[in-house]
Amino acid sequence: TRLAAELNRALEHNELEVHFQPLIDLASETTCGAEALVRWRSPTRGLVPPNQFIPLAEENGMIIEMGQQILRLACQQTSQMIARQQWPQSFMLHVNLSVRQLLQADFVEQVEAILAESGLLAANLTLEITESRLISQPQQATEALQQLRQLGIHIAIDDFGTGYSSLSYLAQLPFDSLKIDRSFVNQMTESNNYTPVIAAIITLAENFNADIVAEGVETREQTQQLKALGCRYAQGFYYAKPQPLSEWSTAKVSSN
Ligand code: G
Ligand code: G
Ligand code: MN
Ligand code: NA
Repeated sequence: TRLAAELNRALEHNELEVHFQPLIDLASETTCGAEALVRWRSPTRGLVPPNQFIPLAEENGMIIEMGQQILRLACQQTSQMIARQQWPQSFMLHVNLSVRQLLQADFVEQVEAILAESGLLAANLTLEITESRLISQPQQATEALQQLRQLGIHIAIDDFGTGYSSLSYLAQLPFDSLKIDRSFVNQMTESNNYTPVIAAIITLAENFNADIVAEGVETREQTQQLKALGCRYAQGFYYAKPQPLSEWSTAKVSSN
């Protein structure tokens, strides 16, 4: 298709860029990390959001090269921000991963090489994976995730609570944090029905010794409810939208 051909060009001409959405520590209301979110700077289409090209890239396999470029860019830029002391040594970079990337035989070596060339430490990197997509090849995925954790990389389960989450599968999955899907957070204040669901996910994370991140936080009320429920980290438009590093600001929060 035409879109596929343009995407191929985009990969050859480095048209992908990474925006960063701050990750907030709710206790101190400071930025402690960021999630890298890809955008395509197309000469003909303008700035294209990921939902317009990630599904096609997943389908035709282009996501493998694309994911590698995104990981490299995000690690390089984060490493530079830490070196310039604009971000703290403890800054946590989150990068989304496709299961197709994870299932490549040499994926762990690819990540090691990107860390080595960018100078970013494994301890500064969290890879996010959507649980429902792992279920096709659980054994292979679990082994790859274990190897990544042995390097010191953290694993986050993204969009938790949606799709085909299976609690029995979760018990076998190596992970360091759960990200509560924004659909739960959205509805928390509208119908109180969702508050017990969020409370249960937080307790679940605690029992797995995992961190918890609430996504899609848009109001002050939500931040306060989440804090009261014991949620440690949050991300959302209330604090900041994803932004290019050139516009990185700490509007509602002080960095450190
Ligand atoms: O930034 P935005 O809200 O438009 O992102 C939409 C979706 O695209 C999200 O579900 C996100 O997980 C996915 N996405 C964004 N960046 C990446 C990326 O670098 N790799 C993969 N695999 N998915 C991404
Ligand atoms: O699936 P994933 O969690 O990777 O997707 C992150 C996406 O969520 C990004 O596309 C980002 O733009 C979007 N997002 C981040 N914060 C908010 C928010 O507060 N509200 C809404 N509606 N979307 C958000
Ligand atoms: Mn994510
Ligand atoms: Na998510």
